[in-house]
Amino acid sequence: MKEKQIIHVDMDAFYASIEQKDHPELKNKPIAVGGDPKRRGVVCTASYEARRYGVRAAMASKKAQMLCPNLIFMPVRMERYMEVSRKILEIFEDYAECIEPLSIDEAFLDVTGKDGIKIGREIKERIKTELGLTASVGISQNKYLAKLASDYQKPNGFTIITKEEAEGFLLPLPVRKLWGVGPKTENELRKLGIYYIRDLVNYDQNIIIDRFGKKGFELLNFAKGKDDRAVENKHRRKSIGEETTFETDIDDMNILIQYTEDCSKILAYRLREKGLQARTVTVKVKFEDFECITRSTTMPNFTDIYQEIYLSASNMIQNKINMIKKVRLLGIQVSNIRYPDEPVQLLMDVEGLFKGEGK
Ligand code: DCP
Ligand code: MG
Repeated sequence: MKEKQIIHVDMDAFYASIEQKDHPELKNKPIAVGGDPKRRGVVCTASYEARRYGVRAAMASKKAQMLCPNLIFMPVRMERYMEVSRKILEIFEDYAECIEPLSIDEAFLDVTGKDGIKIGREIKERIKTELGLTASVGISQNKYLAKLASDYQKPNGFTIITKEEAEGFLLPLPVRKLWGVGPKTENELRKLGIYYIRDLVNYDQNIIIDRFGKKGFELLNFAKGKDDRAVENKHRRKSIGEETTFETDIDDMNILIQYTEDCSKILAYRLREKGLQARTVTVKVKFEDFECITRSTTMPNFTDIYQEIYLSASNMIQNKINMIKKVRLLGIQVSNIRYPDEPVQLLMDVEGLFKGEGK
């Protein structure tokens, strides 16, 4: 079987880093995001500066303040964190078809068959330049090892665990680092004298399986760096787009229309490749003076046919945008995407298309 290439990305001190980015005066300061200590609040996360004092997620804010008297508390702005999370996913979309978000700030990407290291570096770099945040990236042959890798040199880490390195990496780690081992299992393992993964691997496997059942099997597999779980493609992208900043600003409509046709072909191909169809076409035009205009059209039905996308897009360019200035950038995007496992009828009902037709 072909060896898999899995990337795990986990943002560093996610909520706190966003607050530091949005409020530059908080940079390099110990901050906690969460509830006010006066109101029995709890810390959701803390900046790495605050962690040095022992401030941790899920800690009572009051205790956090005692540990770090200069700690600055910021209220939770969930909407903002979700917005950033979506932007990160959009970056991932450029590199992987198969994306499994695990939480608001972490995801697995299956990049088997591609240059995982190059992709990992690019993702990290783009998160930095486009969002002003740092991520820790782990790359390996399965989910478990990729996640261990991203955790290894946090924050701002970049760790690759090769097949050859896996054993050396795992053996010295405490059993807590095994997937699914929380305080309870850790305690039970300790009762058997098992503190490190090395201890587990050397233990009588029958006893482990007797004692922990199915979970015992899993633990032993993880301890040996084995994990055959697939990255589950749970992420549903909302749009697919193509855009270009031209080398020189363009005022020739023929060129713009030709580009629109080429883009439509690419978008239709990308939809079909994934078995998707879309209903909304959006055109984005940035003029020479950087003024930016977008126009959208929702088509009567879902499509993956290039002529239909092209018709909508070219119609908007010719009739709905006043092309009096030279064009610097042109982008075409399709959105309102239907996935193959979504029933057609249901969606149409929701859209009210059949209203009044006696259905
Ligand atoms: N979170 C929360 N409550 C918790 C744990 C986490 O509200 N008990 C939120 C805040 C975190 C975000 O989820 O910013 C992501 O969780 P992580 O465990 O990835 O922690 P961080 O990203 O904050 O830090 P790290 O650099 O350790 O990943
Ligand atoms: Mg994180």
